[in-house]
Amino acid sequence: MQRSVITLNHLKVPYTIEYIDLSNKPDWFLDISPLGKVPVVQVNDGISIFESAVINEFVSEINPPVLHPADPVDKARNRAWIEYGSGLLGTNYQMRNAKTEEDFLALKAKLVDQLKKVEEQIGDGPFFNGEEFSLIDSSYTPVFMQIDLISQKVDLDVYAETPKVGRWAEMMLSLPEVKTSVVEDFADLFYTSMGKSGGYLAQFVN
Ligand SMILES: N[C@@H](CCC(=O)N[C@@H](CS)C(=O)NCC(=O)O)C(=O)O
Repeated sequence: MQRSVITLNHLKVPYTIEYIDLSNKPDWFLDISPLGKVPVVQVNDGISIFESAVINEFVSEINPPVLHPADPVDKARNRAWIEYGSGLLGTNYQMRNAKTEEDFLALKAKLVDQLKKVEEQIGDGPFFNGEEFSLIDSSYTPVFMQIDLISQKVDLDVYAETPKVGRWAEMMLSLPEVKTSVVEDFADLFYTSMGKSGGYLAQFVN
């Protein structure tokens, strides 16, 4: 969801947003979201577009220039690493909810390994592709924000071996389109959810 909001903010596209309680999905939402998942964007009186990467490409395509490298090889490479980024979000989610310290450390090690693969792909920055913001930048930022929030409570230090990713994350989190991509009390909500998880990290927020 946040990936798409960052993209919309960056493009300065006007939009309205409805946040959904995923534990109690309203009927109107189930009517428009084919898989019952967020994000979903409704366009042209009833056509629903889902999958954040697809929404981002669509929004970018109708607000050119498209936020992807123009070269087909670079574009394909970006798309592949965007897909890879979804895996990082998944690992981070599992790490956040890990029940034991052992599981937490194993998932943190997995996250670090995944970040190392990304490190090999980045150039001199500041963005993934250099000087220009691209869709891959909005794609990785939610995981950067979550890592940042966890790091404020726990000594996570996941970027020790991936300085380029660390710099990329810090720069992305400083952008206005990123700062305004979440609700004002996002940090509180995030920590409440961590606390309720009953996992290893809950002790650091309760
Ligand atoms: N790959 C999808 C993932 C969508 C997804 O799993 N959304 C979650 C929230 S992050 C959701 O709506 N879960 C509710 C459910 O599965 O019932 C995307 O990037 O849009």
